Order: sequence, then structure tokens, then C-alpha cells
Amino acid sequence: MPTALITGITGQDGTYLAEHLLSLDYRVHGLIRGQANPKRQLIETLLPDVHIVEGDLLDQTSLINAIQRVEPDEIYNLAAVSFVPVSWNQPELTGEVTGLGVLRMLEAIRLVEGASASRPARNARIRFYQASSSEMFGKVAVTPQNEQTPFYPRSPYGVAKVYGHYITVNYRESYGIFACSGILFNHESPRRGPEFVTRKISRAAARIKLGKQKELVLGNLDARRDWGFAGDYVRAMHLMLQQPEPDDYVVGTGEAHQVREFIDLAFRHVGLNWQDYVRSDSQFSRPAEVDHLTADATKARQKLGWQPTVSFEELVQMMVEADLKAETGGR
Ligand code: NAP
Ligand code: G4F
Repeated sequence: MPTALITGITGQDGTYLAEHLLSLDYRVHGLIRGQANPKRQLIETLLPDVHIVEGDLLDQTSLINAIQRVEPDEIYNLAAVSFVPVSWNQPELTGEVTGLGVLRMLEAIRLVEGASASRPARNARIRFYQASSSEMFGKVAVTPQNEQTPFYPRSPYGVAKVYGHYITVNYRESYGIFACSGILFNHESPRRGPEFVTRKISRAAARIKLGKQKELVLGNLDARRDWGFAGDYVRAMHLMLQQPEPDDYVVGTGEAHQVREFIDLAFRHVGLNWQDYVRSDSQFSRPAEVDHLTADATKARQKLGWQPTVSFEELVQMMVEADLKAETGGR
């Protein structure tokens, strides 16, 4: 039975990945931070088969201890300060967790595997996945973006992810660690945090329909994202670690849509005209915006055999339906 350690187990992707690995008969351990993390109970209820291990990406010793205790075959590093606007308010914390946290994970693996510059980890057992991001492309040089597209991050979050990406590549090349980086485009689900634009919209559409909310205030409605379903994307993470050689892969649908298209579909799904309820306010604008992201996931399709199964329209409907159910006490 292979063993996996997932950091960021309490996040959107952590829960889907744990479910996927459990369905493949993995023994799954999830790293949880904090003395009394309120999300611990959520994991114990939603994923009773996941073993909880304590640790924090800010604490090197806790990561070494976790790896020594769990003895994983695969590590998925999903933990991060992941909400882009927070990264302008807390740039140092973002750099520490989202950037240097990756280094701490890699150092923990290097130390546990006994690898050094003169003694690379040739028979390394642990395979490592780093959650890189399309935010690294930022002010894009070309459209669509693939593994060769240069990075031009536009937020402290994007800059921290670029560090995490290159330190992953560097530990692979320096120490022979089996380290892969998945450059994932936006992926959403009913488990998406309510601060992200898709969930903010699906939740508002449901609440406005039910008379629980009057209006929805957003920022830039013109931004375009390549949105897919998180449940599809965690399959790509796992596939990367099953390849004969470690490598980096772009993962996305290849289709971009404007924020206003997401709004339109969500409100139409509940029989409302969005123009009657939605307004834009500069309080939700960003100091430097990423205008347009579209994935060229040819390599993931060809080498991993990966493809998305949920369309943009299906994703919007899935999220609105889930929020309607949640708002009427059905979840
Ligand atoms: P998420 O829901 O925001 O989850 C983030 C996770 O990181 C949470 O479990 C959080 O734990 C954990 N965390 C934060 N600080 C930590 C620390 N100091 N030590 C240990 N854990 C810590 O994010 P997600 O959407 O699942 O995304 C997963 C990863 O993929 C992230 O690295 C994100 O940057 C990246 N990514 C996401 C997307 C996307 O569209 N979703 C696209 C590209 C890349 P708490 O619950 O304790 O806060
Ligand atoms: O949903 P968002 O906050 O996601 P963003 O910034 O694209 O980041 C997400 O995807 C990245 C992958 O590219 C991940 F790495 C990252 O961790 C995260 O999961 O915003 C999407 C777009 C932006 O252009 C934003 O300006 O929606 C625009 N937007 C317009 N109004 C808004 C709002 N975003 C938010 N969160 N809230 C608004 O009111």
C-alpha cells in the first residue's frame, strides 16, 4: 500500500486529492498546522480515513519529524497562502509560507534521504509534487501559456510561487530528488473558499435567489481565467508522480472566460438577470492585475494522458447547485 503525505489537507485541493488517493488504496496522511486548528474536525468528519500529522511550513523541524514519522512514498505540497489579495497585505508571510515553505519541504526530504551535493539521492524513495501556479505567468508574454512560457508574476503571491517552482527544479537538478512541479490554472469546486471570485459569485447567486442577500460587489469583471474543476486537477498531480522521470507540467482546460461570463451563467441558472444585482467597486481591484490566462496543456495531455471532464458551464452549475443546497440547509 503506497503512503502519501499531503500538506494543505484542509484546503480545497487537499480534500479532493485525499479522496482520490484513498480510492486508489493509498494510506493518506494530512499535515495540519496550529494548536487547535478549527478545520481539523472538518477533515476528521469528511475524511475519517486520513491520518492527521501536525506540522507547519514555517517550522523546518516539524516537517522533518512529519516525514520521519509517516515515511511517505509521495509528498504533495499543497499548503500555501493562496489568496492573491492577501499577499499584498502580508507579503512577508506569503514569501515565508508560499516560497520558503517549499524549500523547507525539500530540505526535509533531502535530510531524511541523506542526499548531499556529493551524494545525490540516486535511489530516492520519496516523490515530491509542488503546487505551482499559472499566476507565475502574470503579465503573459504569449497566449496560450505552456511549460516554455516566461514568468512575469504580478503579485507577491506570484513571486513566491516562482521561487517555489525554481527551488523545486533546482533540488531535482542538484540532488536528484524526484520533484515535479504542476503549473495549474484556476480550478474551482463547491469546496472553493468563499473569498475566491467563482465561489463568491455562486454563493451570491444562490443567496440572492433565496432572498438572503441583496447585491454582489466585485472588482474587475473583465479578467479572464482558464477555470476547471478541482476534482479533475488532482488526478493530474497524482499522474505526474507516476512517471518514470520527474518533470513539470501545465494543467488547464485551454478555454478562458471573463468573470462576467461566470456571473451571467450563475445568475441565469437561478433565473435572474445579473445586471440587476451586481456592481463593480474598486475596493476589490488589485494593485497589479493578471488580465488573461489560458493554458496550453498539450504536454499533460500527451504524456500523462490527462484531460478535464467538467466543462465551464457544468462547473458553474455544479457550484450554484451546491450553494443553493447549502443555503437551504441541505449540506
Ligand atoms: P487553499 O484552499 O487556500 O488551501 C491552502 C492550504 O494551505 C490550507 O490547507 C491551509 O491550512 C494550508 N496552509 C496555509 N499556511 C500553512 C502553513 N504555514 N503550514 C501548513 N499549512 C498551511 O488552496 P487550494 O485552492 O487548495 O490550492 C492548493 C495549492 O495549489 C496552493 O498551494 C495554491 O497556491 C495552489 N494553486 C491553486 C490553484 C487553484 O486554482 N485552486 C491554482 C494553482 C495553484 P489552514 O486550513 O490551516 O489555513
Ligand atoms: O478567484 P480569484 O481570487 O483567483 P486568482 O487571483 O486567479 O488566484 C487563484 O488562481 C491562481 C491560479 O492562477 C492560484 F494560484 C491562486 O492560489 C488562486 O487559487 O480571482 C480571479 C479573477 C482576478 O482577476 C480578480 O481580479 O477575478 C477577479 N475578481 C473580480 N472581482 C475578483 C473579484 N476576485 C476576487 N477574489 N474577488 C472579487 O470580488
